[in-house]
Amino acid sequence: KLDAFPKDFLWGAASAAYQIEGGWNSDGKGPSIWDTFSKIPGKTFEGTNGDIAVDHYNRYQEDIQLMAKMGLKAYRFSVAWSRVIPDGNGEVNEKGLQFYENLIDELKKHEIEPVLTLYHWDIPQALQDEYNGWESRKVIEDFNRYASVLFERFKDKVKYWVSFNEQNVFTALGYRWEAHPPNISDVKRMFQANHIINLANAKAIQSFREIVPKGMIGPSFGYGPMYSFDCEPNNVLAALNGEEFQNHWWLDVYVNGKYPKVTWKQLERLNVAPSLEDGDMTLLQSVKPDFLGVNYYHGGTVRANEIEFPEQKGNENLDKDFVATDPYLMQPKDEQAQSPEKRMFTNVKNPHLETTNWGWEIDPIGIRIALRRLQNRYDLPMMVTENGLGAYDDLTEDGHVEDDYRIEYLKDHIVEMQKAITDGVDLIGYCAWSFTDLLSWLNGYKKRYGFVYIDRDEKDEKQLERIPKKSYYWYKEVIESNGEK
Ligand code: BGP
Repeated sequence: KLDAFPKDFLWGAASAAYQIEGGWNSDGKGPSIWDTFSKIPGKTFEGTNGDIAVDHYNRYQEDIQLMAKMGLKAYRFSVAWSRVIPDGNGEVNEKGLQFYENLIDELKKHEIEPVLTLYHWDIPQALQDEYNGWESRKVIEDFNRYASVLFERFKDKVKYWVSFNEQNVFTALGYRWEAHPPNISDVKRMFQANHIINLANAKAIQSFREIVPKGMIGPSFGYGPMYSFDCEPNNVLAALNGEEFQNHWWLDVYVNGKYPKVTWKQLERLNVAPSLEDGDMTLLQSVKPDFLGVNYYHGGTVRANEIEFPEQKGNENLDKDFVATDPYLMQPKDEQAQSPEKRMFTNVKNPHLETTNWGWEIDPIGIRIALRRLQNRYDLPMMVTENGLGAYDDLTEDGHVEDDYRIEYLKDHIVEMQKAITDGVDLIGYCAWSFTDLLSWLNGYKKRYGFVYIDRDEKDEKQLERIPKKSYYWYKEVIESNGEK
């Protein structure tokens, strides 16, 4: 028999500012790098952007009503830095802060626990222009100030804080694959920016300890467990390399303040390891998160490079445009230092797993494997801060969405989470991605994840009617029964 979910388990849903808010220049908000990037022709799917998104900025009350009716226990959202400090390091914009205060108050009124993400990919454009954003050490203090403004304002209202969302993903897509802002393709710069983000994370956690002593803070890491293609020892070794290069490279720093040795050595050989300054490692070692946020969609399967395998079945079905936007499926563009992992492993398709319309593997057991590995290695409480299915949802003639495929996907993952808890994993919550449909960074509005459908009427782009899907009513029962449904 499986153990029950803990009685105060945080059944939640997640979102991010740029993907839902809209109001991109309302009430004094400054532009972020996403406001700029999404206007570059050809960079986003069909030129979609978040100018209006789902207009949550103006409709948060209606959205929270729906959350309350569903019985949601937690809601993860992010704050747009440039709403609070429009140019990144100047005046604080009270109206921007007030928006988040209203949102938090409204959540609390309905007994929904806010989970606040400080950074979900939208650094103010002004800081990018002034000093290249995350590439300059100046950002450490500016991020710390921004974070501290939020800590001070919300210290008595918000207990759970996420520092950085998927640092592994936004650095790779932004500094290596030119698929996100700042639209750069340079591995050395990617590792350097990543190091500076680690320092910014540590510095902000130091402030958090002083300002919010009773709160809990951690990263939301995009974790995919690495599998070996088979039991050939070279391939098993490749999977070990992959796990270190794709996962431990970040997590070891967050938790232990150390870069993993094997990957470090490999990067040094290729002259792409970050440059350290005096005091950097001391700063990284001075803090530790209170919990790990885990964003789980799928893992990765690898083999060693030297061995030739026949073409993996299934790849031919993938729509190339979509594949090109997925960090986990991308193949290195050029062979040299741009691909430091080249000698360590190569990604292959897992022949045992089905994929979504966008080529993402569907692997519920992977969430149990992920949680087990992370529990063993880092021994911290964990919260699943994202997990969900992107699909083309259609309205039926009478205006419903019968998303049984999403219910099945979520249910399978929840069952595996319960098994992980039974195994001994300390899991405190689950935030499905996402509450309403929202903007998929590179796949526009057609890739839908929500429990609530957003009717995007082409003729009236502000209409945006909210329609709960079948999965909304199903999740309501899951929450009511504390996961037994
Ligand atoms: C994660 C991001 C989310 C969300 C999700 C789905 O990496 O943290 O913001 O976008 O992936 O991704 P996509 O929209 O590409 O399908």
